Amino acid sequence: MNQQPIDDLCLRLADALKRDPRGTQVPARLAEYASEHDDWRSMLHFSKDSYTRNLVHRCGPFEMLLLGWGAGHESPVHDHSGQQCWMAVLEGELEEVHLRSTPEGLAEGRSKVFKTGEVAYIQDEIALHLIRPRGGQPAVSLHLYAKPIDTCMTFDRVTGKPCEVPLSYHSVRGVLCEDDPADHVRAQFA
Ligand code: 2CO
Ligand code: FE2
Repeated sequence: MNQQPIDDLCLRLADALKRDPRGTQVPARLAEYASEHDDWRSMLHFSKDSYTRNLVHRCGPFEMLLLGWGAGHESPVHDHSGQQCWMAVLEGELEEVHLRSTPEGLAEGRSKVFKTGEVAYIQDEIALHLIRPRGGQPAVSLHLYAKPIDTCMTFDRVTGKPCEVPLSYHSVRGVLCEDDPADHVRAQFA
């Protein structure tokens, strides 16, 4: 069976992260994939309710997800559980707002728009962030978390109050998770 480009990307990223856990090569690999391929479409689902987290690959060192953003959707303000996160825009435009938690609440930092093919990077020492699609259009992004994250902290926009939340998958390898996403992960990646 022919390897799909997105699976080939995962193999290359696993190799790159093994050689260099800081992931120096990761942005270039993601940008190259974003500009040349669209096999990701078969593993993407949208929801009218919120952005979706669609699992592509999960292994010890990392997980790769496709996020589907409908017009008007917005992530909560959140951290990344001490892990590294790269985000490549596959379609549309996404705005990333940096924030930090202060005793008085959340303080907004810089806001930046990422266009198709561009790659963002975040980890907790840089900032908290929120993500939302721009221009009243949907958007799609490809996320690499090294290592995988199963929970993160979200922060109330008004009070700044933190809350630990579980992160779940909307689908795994294109198959919708109607029950417990962990069962699908075990079935696909055991
Ligand atoms: N970190 C969020 C999530 O995994 C998406 S925002 O981009 O990092 O749901
Ligand atoms: Fe994030």
